Amino acid sequence: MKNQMGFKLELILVLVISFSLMWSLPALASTDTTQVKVSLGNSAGELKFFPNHFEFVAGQKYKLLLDNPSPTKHYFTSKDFADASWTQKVEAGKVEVKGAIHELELKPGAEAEWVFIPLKGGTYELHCSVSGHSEAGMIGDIVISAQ
Ligand SMILES: [Cu+2]
Repeated sequence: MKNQMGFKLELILVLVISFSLMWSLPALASTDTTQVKVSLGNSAGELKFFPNHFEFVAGQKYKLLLDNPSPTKHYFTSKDFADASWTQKVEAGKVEVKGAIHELELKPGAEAEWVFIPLKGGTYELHCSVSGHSEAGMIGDIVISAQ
């Protein structure tokens, strides 16, 4: 008799736990991906990032939409930021690249998407690796703040 009671109690506990899990699921599903756009240069050929300052919150998911509207190729290089983040994927055209990345090169007219979760707080430098571009002002910074 005692054993049966214990079993019933266990069953109730399991039900309560599964119900509370079900309640927390919509909360998990609503953690949206924040989209952020960045242009590498512009059609006038200015050597800048638009914008050149980024603020991300650690633990949140972001999709960085990169494009290059300029007549020359550019890089989005921020090794330390990439090291401080978890990259889910980089998508460009029909190709999806998974795993760590440090640098993205965009040819004129190119577009790419970088999906990542910043993890480690700090301020990280961003630059374009094309010779002379960072000297001309193609630099920026990326701030990851704690949750
Ligand atoms: Cu450049």
